[in-house]
Amino acid sequence: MSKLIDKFAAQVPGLRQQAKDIVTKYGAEKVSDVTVAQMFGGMRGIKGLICDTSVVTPDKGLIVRGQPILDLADRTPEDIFWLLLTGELPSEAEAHDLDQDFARRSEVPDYVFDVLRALPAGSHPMAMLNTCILALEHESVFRTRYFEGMKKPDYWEAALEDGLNLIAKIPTIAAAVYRMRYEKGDPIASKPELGWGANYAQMLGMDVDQDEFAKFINLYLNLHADHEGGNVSAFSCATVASALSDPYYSVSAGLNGLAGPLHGLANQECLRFVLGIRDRYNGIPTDDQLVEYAWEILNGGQVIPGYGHAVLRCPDPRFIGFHNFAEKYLADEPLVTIVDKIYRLIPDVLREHGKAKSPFPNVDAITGSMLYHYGLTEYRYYTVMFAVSRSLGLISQLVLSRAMGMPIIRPKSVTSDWVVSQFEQPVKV
Ligand code: CMX
Repeated sequence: MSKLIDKFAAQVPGLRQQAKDIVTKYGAEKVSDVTVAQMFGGMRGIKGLICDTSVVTPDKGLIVRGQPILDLADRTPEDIFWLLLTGELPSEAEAHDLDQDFARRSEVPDYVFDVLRALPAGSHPMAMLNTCILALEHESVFRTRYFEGMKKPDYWEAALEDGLNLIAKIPTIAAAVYRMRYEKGDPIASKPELGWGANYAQMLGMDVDQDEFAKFINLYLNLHADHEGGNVSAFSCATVASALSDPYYSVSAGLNGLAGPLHGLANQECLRFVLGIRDRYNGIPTDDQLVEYAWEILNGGQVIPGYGHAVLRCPDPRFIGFHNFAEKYLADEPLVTIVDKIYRLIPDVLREHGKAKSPFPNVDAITGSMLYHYGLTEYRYYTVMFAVSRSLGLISQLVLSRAMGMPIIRPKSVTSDWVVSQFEQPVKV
C-alpha cells in the first residue's frame, strides 16, 4: 500500500462521521434561496453542493484546502494532488512515495495505442483523449469489485485505486495524442523517474530548454488541477460518479464537459484572439488599435475570450501565477506583450460595454500564448493539457464523495408552466 492510501484510509472514518454529524446537527437549516432567475440562469450562485478540495471566492479566486493557489505555485502537481485529497501537503518522503507509486502504475496497455491509431485523422485531441480513457475502463477495479459485491464503506478504496491508475497513465496517453494527431513521430518513451509533470513535458518532445519547459508544465498542471465543485467538468464528473459509474466513466464525463468553448476549450479561443490581433496589426498594436479591435468583437456579438467568469470578480490568481512566470522567463515574447496590453486595456472596455459581470482575465487569457512560445502551436491540443491537470481535481473530489458516503445526485426539475403557475392567479370566469 502506498503512503497516500494509508494516510487517506486513516482519515475516512472521520470524514464519514463529520458528514453524519453535520447533517444531524444542521440538517434542517437553510443555506440558499432559489429564485426563478437562477433556475433559468444556469443555477448560478445556488449553494447546493459539497466540495472540500477547494473553494473559489469572488474576491480571492482559487483556494485549495485553505491555501491561496499562488502560495502553492512552486509545488509539484503531485503535491497538489496529495493536498486536494488529504488536506495536507506531503512530507518529502510522502511525495517521493507517491511519485514511485505513480511510476509503478504508469504503463499504458498497448490496446490504448491501437485505439488511438484507429481514430480518423483530424479527430479532435479531446475526443482522442476521452476515447482512450473509456478504452482504459477495461482496467476498472471499481467496476470489477462492485459486481463482486463490494460494500459501500469500501467504495472509496476501489475508486482511489482506479484514480491513481488513471492519473499515472494520463500523461503518456495525452502526449501520444499530441504526437500522433500532429504527426510528430512515434510516442516518446515514458521516464516516470522524472516526476509526473516533467515526464509529460519530455514525452511531448518539444525542441526547447527542457528544464524551463518542465517548470512551465508543472506550473500549468498545478494551477489547473481543481476549481471547486460547481464548474461543468467537476459537476458532471461528480454526478456520473454518484451513480457509481466507475472513475473512468466519471472522469471522461467531466472531461467531455471541459471540451466546451465556454469552459476548458476557451484557452484555444484566447490564443486565436491574440494571434488575430498580432496578424491584423503586424505585431503589437497601439493602445487605440487594440481598443478599436475589442469593440469590433463586442459589437459583432462575440465575447472577449479569457475575460469574465461565472464566480470570480477579480483577476484570476491563476492568470497572475502565469503572468509572474512569463515576466521571469518570457519577457521578450511578443504574444505575451499583447496579452499584457489586453490585460491593461480590455477591462475598461468591458466595463463600458456593461454586460460582463467580471471585466477581469481568467486563467485562459494567457496560457495559450505561453504554450505557443514553447512551440506548442497546435491550439486544439490545449484543452488536453488542461484535462491532464484537471484529472487530479476530479479524482480527488470523487474519492472524497465515496469516502463520505455521498448518495446519487438527483435534484428536482420542474416545467416552465409549473413556474408560471406558481405566480399567476388563475383567470376567473
Ligand atoms: N466578453 C463579452 N461579453 C461577455 C464576456 C466577455 N468576456 N463575459 C461575459 N459576457 C456577457 C455574457 O455573454 C452575458 O451576455 P448575455 O446576457 O447577452 O448572454 C453577460 O455578459 C453576462 O454574463 P456573466 O454573468 O458576466 O458571465 P457568465 O457567468 O454567464 O459566463 C463566462 C461566464 C466565463 C462563460 C463568460 O464570461 C464568457 O463567455 N467569457 C469568455 C469565455 C471564457 O473566457 N471562458 C473561460 C472561463 C474559464 C473556465 O471556466 O474554464
